[in-house]
Amino acid sequence: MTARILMLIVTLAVLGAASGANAAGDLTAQKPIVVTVELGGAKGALRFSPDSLRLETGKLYQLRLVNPSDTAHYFSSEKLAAAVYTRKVQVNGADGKPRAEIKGQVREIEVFPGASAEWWFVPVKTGTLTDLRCTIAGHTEAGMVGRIVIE
Ligand SMILES: [Cu+2]
Repeated sequence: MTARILMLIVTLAVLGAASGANAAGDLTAQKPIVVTVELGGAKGALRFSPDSLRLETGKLYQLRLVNPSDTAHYFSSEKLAAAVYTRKVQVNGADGKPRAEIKGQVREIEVFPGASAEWWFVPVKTGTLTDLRCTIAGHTEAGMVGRIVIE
């Protein structure tokens, strides 16, 4: 009798621990960590600034892609796209206010001169990604490349 009650208490304690006490909940509903990357410089430099990003799995990021230059640029990384869960992409007007939200998988974002976009995602896979580049002809060759480390 006593052993049965003890077993019941142990079982309930195990079930209690397994029923979500340690779960992180909805990872896309966290307060985002804002990371800003400039695509091209105001003086025409063909660079990402910064060109090296360090991210952590399980955290929500608001990756702000800002283009202060006078030509369009791409932020393209198939490996990043495969390593994150995308919550949305938000397109902003020249005044910085949201104009559109896009839901679903994203691989590449083109940002026009003076505009910005935000890629909201949660990294789900670790790795060192070296395929970040701008896919406009000549820009990768000129050094518009970057590296993303997900820990
Ligand atoms: Cu470019």
